[in-house]
Amino acid sequence: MSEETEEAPPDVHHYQDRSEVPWDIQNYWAQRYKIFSKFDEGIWLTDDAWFGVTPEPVANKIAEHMASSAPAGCSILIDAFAGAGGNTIAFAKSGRWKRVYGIEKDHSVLQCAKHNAKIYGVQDKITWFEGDCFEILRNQLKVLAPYSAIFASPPWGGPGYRSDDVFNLRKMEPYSLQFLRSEFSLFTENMVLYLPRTSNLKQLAMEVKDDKKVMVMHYCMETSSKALCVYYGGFNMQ
Ligand code: MGP
Repeated sequence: MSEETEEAPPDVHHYQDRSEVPWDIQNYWAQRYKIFSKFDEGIWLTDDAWFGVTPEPVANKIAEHMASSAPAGCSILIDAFAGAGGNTIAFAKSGRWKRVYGIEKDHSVLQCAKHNAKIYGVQDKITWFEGDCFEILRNQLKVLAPYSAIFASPPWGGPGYRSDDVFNLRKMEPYSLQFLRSEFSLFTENMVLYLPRTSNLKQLAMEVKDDKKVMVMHYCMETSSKALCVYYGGFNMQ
């Protein structure tokens, strides 16, 4: 990156050697170039943010699918849980959206997202908000609702999600599937949720009302699923 004068908050790191990396994120650090291909250009992450970043090829594929299947009148994309920016950057790079909004509650993680967007050269295409996405949607972005779609990659309660063969979406912490659906529906029905690959499909089906359909898509890397996305509302996946 050209202007490397920014100072990272104390809980933000750019680990360069395995010996610096806490043991519980070494698995993720080993995949750093899959997570951010420009990692060596100075990507910032907090230790907690590693768990939730969408690997770049997956983020790009989701961005491509959302770009091609969103309803025509949808010109704004809101990334409700932007984290360190993996998905937000991919949406901005896609060129499909008039504006991309990234919301993140954690100040340091938001600093990472802003910094990482600069590395990818898309900072001018993104408006960032710090705070609770449900409040921001209600109070600050309401006027954009008719033109917007939401992408949400919520916390799943940490990497411990892997211990259950079938992930219970009703017990997802801190926001259950029902809570996310009902809160986001107050804003728009056009939403895509990024959820564990082991998500209980029966619970997903029970959320679908009347004769509507939703598309569930697994996103894979090296022959195994990383996660799935559920496409609701006007998304028209062929
Ligand atoms: P993983 O299962 O923790 O890692 O996360 P991985 O590398 O598949 O482990 P393996 O040893 O089983 O192969 C898989 C993907 O899920 C990550 O790349 C993230 O995109 C996503 N992910 C993981 N967690 C714990 C979260 C989370 O809490 N929230 C969100 N939104 N995504 C997560």
